[in-house]
Amino acid sequence: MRNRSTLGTLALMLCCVGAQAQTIDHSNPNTGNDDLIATQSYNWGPVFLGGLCRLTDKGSSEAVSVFSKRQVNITHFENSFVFQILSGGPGDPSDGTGNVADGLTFTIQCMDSAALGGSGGGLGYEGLEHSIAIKFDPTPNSGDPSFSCTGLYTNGQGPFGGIDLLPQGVNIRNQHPFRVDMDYDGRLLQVRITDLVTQATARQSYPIDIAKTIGSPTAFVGFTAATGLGSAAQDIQKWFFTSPPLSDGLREGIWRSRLQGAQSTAKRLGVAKSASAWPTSAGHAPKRIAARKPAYQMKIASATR
Ligand SMILES: [Ca+2]
Repeated sequence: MRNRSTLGTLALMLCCVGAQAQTIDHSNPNTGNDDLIATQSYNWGPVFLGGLCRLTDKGSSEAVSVFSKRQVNITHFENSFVFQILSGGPGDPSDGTGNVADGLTFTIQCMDSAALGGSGGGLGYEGLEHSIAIKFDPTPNSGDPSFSCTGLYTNGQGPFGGIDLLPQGVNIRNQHPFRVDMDYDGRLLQVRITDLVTQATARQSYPIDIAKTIGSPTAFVGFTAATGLGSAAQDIQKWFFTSPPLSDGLREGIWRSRLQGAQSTAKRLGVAKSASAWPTSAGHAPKRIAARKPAYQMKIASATR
């Protein structure tokens, strides 16, 4: 029976990569939050009710994540949200510029909708494998260029260093709301950060094959945040993410990689013949599995046209 359970799980996974455009819409304050999973290291429930998702609540040494319940196509996407980092009040203004710590990330990862990284300068992201993150960092840890910086990090890398936003007139430590717009075409991730009070704008471009980096063309998308000795209330006020339907080529690539995984599991359980008789789904079952390769070796570029 265990092999049937494994194959049933595979069928469910394939249902999650269907042919419709994939959208996460929290731009309306009346939107519910049933499509999200929140995970936190403290007794607080970050939700998107009333159009606001409070990630950290001014306590110290907090870590939190909010991810989509289902995986979405991350080979191409558009993504917009508004964030605001409010001072945690008197505390440990260790850098002399006030108590505004530690920052947040937008993260794409294919491990678990409840994944959560380290607190403090780790921004709730450090340690998350099979992932990429863009950080919004108001706390100058060792290696950070200033108290207002951003950057791209991969596979759980510590989010330190990066790009100084101050020369472009963007100070994310000033407690203003900031709008972030991201566009990704499969090769270049373009990010625009706008101070909604001063209208100062900073732009960054990151050449990256996200699917190859994380090992999957689909992933959970969402936010991480953290506090440390210093703290802040870190809010996502609105969020809208959309990506196109998966192409037939991508769906077949996912099918191949996951069928290989199911066959490998079935073989380990001594039921390989049952796995090889796996029925078709939506006409995308491969005719033959040529070789066992990890998902990240799929030819993403050619499959996406
Ligand atoms: Ca930092």
